[in-house]
Amino acid sequence: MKYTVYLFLLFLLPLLLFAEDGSRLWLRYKPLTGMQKEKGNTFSSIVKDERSATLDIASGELSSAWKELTGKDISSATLQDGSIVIGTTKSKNIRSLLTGKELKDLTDDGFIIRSVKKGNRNYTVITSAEERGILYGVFHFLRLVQTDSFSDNLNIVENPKYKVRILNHWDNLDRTIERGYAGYSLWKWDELPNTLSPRYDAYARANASIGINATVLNNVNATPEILTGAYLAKVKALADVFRPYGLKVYLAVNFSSPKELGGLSDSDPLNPAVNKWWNNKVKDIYKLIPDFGGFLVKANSEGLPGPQDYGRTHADGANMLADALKPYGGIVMWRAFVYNPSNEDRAKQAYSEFTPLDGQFRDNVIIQIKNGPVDFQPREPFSPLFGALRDTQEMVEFQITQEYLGFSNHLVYLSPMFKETLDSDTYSDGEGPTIAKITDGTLRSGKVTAISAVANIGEDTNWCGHHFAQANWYAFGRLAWNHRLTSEQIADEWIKMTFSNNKDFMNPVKDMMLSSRETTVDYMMPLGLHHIFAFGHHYGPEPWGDVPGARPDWMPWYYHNADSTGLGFDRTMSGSNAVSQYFPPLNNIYNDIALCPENLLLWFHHVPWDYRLKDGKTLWDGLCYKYDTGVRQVRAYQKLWDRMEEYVDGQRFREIQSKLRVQARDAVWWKDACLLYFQTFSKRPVPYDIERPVHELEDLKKIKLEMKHHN
Ligand code: BDP
Repeated sequence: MKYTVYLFLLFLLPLLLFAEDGSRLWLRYKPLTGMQKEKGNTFSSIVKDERSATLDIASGELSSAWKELTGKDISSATLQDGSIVIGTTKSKNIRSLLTGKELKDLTDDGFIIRSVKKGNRNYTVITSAEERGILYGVFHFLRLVQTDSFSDNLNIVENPKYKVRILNHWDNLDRTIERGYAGYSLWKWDELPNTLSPRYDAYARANASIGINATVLNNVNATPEILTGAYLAKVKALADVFRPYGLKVYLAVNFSSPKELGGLSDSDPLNPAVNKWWNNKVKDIYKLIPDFGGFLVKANSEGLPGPQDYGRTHADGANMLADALKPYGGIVMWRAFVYNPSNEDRAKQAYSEFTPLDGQFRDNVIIQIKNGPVDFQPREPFSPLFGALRDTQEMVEFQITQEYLGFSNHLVYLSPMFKETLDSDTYSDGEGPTIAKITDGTLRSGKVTAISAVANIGEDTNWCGHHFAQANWYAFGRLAWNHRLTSEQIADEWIKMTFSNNKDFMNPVKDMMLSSRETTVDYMMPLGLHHIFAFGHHYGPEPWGDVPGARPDWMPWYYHNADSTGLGFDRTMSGSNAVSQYFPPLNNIYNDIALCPENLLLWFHHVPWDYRLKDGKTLWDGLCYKYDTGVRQVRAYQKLWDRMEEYVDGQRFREIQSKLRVQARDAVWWKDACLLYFQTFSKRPVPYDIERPVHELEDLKKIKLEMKHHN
């Protein structure tokens, strides 16, 4: 027995410790070499004259990173040539090194990193008005080192674009995760509050490293149970771990909680007893968690309860909760993801419901709107609610977890997709009001600015299921901090930190990442097609899907409308008129088949099979070539990745290689399924230079994956 333990320690432990299993995310501090190492060696100590848990984390991160980077111990706190001086703008050291005027440039969690010369000594100063800003500054500084871009002449001022940069976990209390593809939930509810997994710290640290300062712990399809005393004690335990990392906890709440938990006769927002119940509940929460962030609410959506159950409006519901949270500085993120089985086009419903309520929400309510009008499809136009709500605060909800993008099997870098939304011009006030500018407070003077995304994080060793899916968590954080960064800059940073600085690796891998979203659109739903997924789990193709008795707006035919004349959803003025929800000139552009961007063609138009696309191909041929391009691109990624073997550790190389094989098989599955099915309507041949289908339609129709989920 002893001998085995000895053997384990001798051989296996070192292997486990240094295994490249992806658990370290982008926080790797590879030893510096050459010039970089020389530069690294000029740093000598870490100095702080304030005490706090956050500052300890910041200095701890710096000193352990420096050991790994240079082998040098810089933990001594003596002020000397080469010191890194960290502190808030109130710190004496900082005040002696920077002028008050310089410090005025900072807002919120922003930070300054500056090389300062005093006498014959050089210092590097990292400061912020908020403690967590120091942490962001430290991680930024380390990022510069990791990406080969640091110097002893730094002069950086960074302020975040959004105040609240928040992850939404769709984690259930039984630890399953709705639309989660990286294992069970990180939150071990049964062990909390007494046992704290080391991953809670690791999670908070990773978020701090990219500036994420908020997290909703539980699923928007919330159960009242989360608000029981027992669960709140568990939530408090997590909040206590996260606090020094600057990460605030929020909860998704079920609108019926007063009735379900409190035993009240209803949960009507205008019932004083209901108000009182919420006021007391909020008071209890703040007693446990003084910096609690607030509530996220999905109400009257997909069967969940809400104010409309009592004939009240979304504003009535949101305001009641907002009033309860107001004394403590909490906010309500009220979701606009609402639609009912009705005759109105699903894509129009959120706008129809929320625009009449504009101006009626409290100043601590912000409406959380999915990027597109339907539901996180591979490509949607932006939601027309952005810009349309003029006197109501609005925030974007993205989805990092790849519910509609191949789960954690497909390599899809989402930054280009996030940016497509943020950079969209809504034309709400003439030209220029992009969604970024509307939501970040540049154009609208809201008190709260926020941006959110549904997390892709689970218990898997590599956190996200696919090593490349880590890049999407990273990209969301970076864009929430600064939406002006390009997808290329973000990919560049991430690749260097996660894998390698070598140009022969970086450049091809970056190209692959940058094209991957478009590739996925091509093999899944090109030209504006949407929601032709398999019922329930949304993994594979099921354009033929038709579940008897199910809601039409959960059926693929509702969206693709394939028939003998053509394909696509007519949302023009003569169709559902969804185009009218956009400001001019967009309404006219989308309405006119000749002007409509081709990547949204079938979103807005029912297009004849022989319609000529811009390159002269017919719609049918064009569709075939798009699917084919998607497949060929994935094959190209496989070839590219295989050539990268020498730059990557064995484990990650093989795991990614194997995921790419799945992606290639799935791409062919998508292509064959969609083309063979749509061909039954188009009655046209697949162009002869395209690889022939390798499946039979009837066989594909039989595929039923065992994954449980509604709609
Ligand atoms: C859809 C998901 C569903 C979510 C819903 C939501 O399929 O699981 O509950 O969105 O965002 O995308 O509320």
